[in-house]
Amino acid sequence: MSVPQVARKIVTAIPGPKSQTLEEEHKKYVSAGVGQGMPIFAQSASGSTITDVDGNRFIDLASGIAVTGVGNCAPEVVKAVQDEVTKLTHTNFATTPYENYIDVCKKLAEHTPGDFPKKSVLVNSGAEAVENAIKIARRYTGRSAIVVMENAFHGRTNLTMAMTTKSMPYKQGFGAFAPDIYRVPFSYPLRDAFGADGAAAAKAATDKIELLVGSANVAAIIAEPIQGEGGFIVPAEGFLSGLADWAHAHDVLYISDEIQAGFCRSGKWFACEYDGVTPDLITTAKALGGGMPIAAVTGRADIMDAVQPGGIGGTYGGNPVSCVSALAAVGIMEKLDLPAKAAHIGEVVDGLLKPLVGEVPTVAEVRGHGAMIGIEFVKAGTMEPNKELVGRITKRTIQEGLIMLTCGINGNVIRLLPPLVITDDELTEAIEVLKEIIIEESAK
Ligand code: PLZ
Repeated sequence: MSVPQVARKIVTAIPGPKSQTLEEEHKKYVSAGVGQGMPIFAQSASGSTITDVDGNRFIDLASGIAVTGVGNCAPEVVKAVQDEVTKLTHTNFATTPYENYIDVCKKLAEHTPGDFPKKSVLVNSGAEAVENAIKIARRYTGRSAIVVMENAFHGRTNLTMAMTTKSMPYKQGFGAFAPDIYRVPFSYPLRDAFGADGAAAAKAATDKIELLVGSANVAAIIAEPIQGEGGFIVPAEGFLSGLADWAHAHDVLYISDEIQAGFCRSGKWFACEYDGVTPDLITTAKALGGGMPIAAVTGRADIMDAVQPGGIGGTYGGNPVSCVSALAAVGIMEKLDLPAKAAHIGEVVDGLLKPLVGEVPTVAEVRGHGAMIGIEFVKAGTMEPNKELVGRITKRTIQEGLIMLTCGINGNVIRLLPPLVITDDELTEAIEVLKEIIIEESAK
């Protein structure tokens, strides 16, 4: 490896001895059904680096799956959490309300697209936000059919499993699944017949809805503005707006699932803004909490108010400690203009990685918006997905000090989700390491 270690510091073999010992305990006590990620165990993290139990320091290109956008253990977040736990740990908002919950809803109303009165409900996880958005859409429209996209990921609960495309590992053996979910093709410019013609891709999708479901039966269309788990797929311009326009012409609600792409990651506050879409409902989680668990459904006030009191909520939703964490995180996003920072990250990474397309025959595409970047790998000279190569690359990147994730319906995409506070030096070091490994492994 020719790239010197500056932000990274690898002092043992990976995994180190303490991680190896913990791995034995992990195998013994943690369900095998819980995904097995990196072979190392985290001890502490700060900004854009994570240090493991053996003292190895890694550059974080995952942000805990797009959560720590404001950085790991952001000082403002830590302070807010420390202060709040001495005041309130939990009351349950529907039992004894508190101000921070309302403040988070105000911030959601302020930053989500749409110049109209908005309201929110706070919950604990992305899947729970999606479930609630569907409940609200059904209650408001009095209809039951839900249209989802091919390659979508919406969560692991029963309803969201049904909405998710990929069987293995998310659905295998977990049926029966919730009914009245219909799947239509998502725009995938690299691979679909429509390429850059998003309007044509939207027309094909909405024609299919008319044919299979009938617009009068559809409560909502839900789409990720950039597909996350499905492969960091950026739809062609005109696709999302085509879906939303069709929805609005047929009294169907349009829901943007911004759980992975939202809150500055894409270079805008919300990724649906790239196609000029104003969703009726928007689901958020991950980056919103700055590292603490919180999620939300935000939408037009009249839609959000269609639900009978007590119809949505839960014991922990909008826990006060998570609320102050979210407020601190959103404060950092505003103060540091993190949408602009994410756009800058995208430019730096594109400058370093885009030349690989054409130079390295296994790199089919480098795509994304802002700091949500995917690299799709194929077998040289074909369009066949190359999961095996991605496996070899990620085996080496961890050895060289990068925390990095993959994705894609075929497992052949490397995804980059660095904390948005990453410095140019840290980012360049990480991407140079990745680039060298891609070139070497692709040549084998
Ligand atoms: N909607 C768009 O990306 C979560 C899941 C990883 P939860 N994505 C990461 C895994 O293996 O479970 C996600 C998402 C989109 C919904 C969800 C679900 O969010 O907070 O994991 O429930």
